[in-house]
Amino acid sequence: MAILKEKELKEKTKEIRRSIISMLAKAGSGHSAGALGQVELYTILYKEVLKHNPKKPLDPNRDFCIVSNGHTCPVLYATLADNGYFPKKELLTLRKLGSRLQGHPHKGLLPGVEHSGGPLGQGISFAVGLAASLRRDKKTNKVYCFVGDGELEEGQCWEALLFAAKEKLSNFILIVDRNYIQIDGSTTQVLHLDPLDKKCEAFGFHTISLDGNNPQDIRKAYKSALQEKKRPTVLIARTIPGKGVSFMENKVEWHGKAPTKEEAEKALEELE
Ligand SMILES: Cc1ncc(C[n+]2csc(CCOP(=O)(O)OP(=O)(O)O)c2C)c(N)n1
Ligand SMILES: [Mg+2]
Repeated sequence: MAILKEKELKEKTKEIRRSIISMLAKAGSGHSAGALGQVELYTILYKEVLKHNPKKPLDPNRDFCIVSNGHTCPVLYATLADNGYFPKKELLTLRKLGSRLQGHPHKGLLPGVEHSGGPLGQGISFAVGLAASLRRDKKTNKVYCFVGDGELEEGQCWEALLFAAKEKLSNFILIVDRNYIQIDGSTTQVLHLDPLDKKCEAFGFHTISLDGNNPQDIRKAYKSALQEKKRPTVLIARTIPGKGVSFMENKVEWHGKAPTKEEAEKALEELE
């Protein structure tokens, strides 16, 4: 897959962020901060790394992207639409009754959605199971899984990590959205995870810490994950929640809030 030029990537990430703002504003509810923070990680994954075919979403040779932090699905939806999985105008049906774009991803409704997410901690277990079954079938598909840092407080996540390391699932690549916020405060105050890198290393993971909004860092990290042949990889991606919108950045209150019409207009101006 081709590497996007710097300017092209910048434009693309702005466009995806504009879609996220517009869909959330139209829905009148949803999760803004985490979705906006992960845009570079998703854009580079889908444009440059993931083996996928929007015209054949169930291609048996595809790589899988599992969104365990399902509440941040506006970034998944905007990315899927941008890649041609469904028409972009459908993004504005987010969270409407009967829409294929539910507030948490629903597998089987929308092409490109590989897992029904929402209950935190489950997606990561599903992803590890999927990686294990692909390994047993001697398949080379990769499984990428996004997980939130607040989500990592769920004990179930660590059971999944133990199993992935024990099975040496080098086809499993976990991406931690390390944005230091969760529903009710900063992760540091609620239940801190640090030193997260040392914990992941001790669990047997190839561990990479990176700036999750920096394209060069992201590309290097994905490349290193693909070169690792013995262990699962975790990318601890430091992201800025609400990235791109000045009044949302690093503000816990935007974890689960959608912009009003006026706020959306302001945000869209900043993302021009
Ligand atoms: C099992 C479970 N418990 C609680 C929730 C409610 N919930 C949704 S998002 C969230 C916070 C998760 O924090 P994080 O993963 O860091 O997401 P971020 O705030 O960064 O988007 C919580 C507690 C849930 N979806 N599932
Ligand atoms: Mg978080």
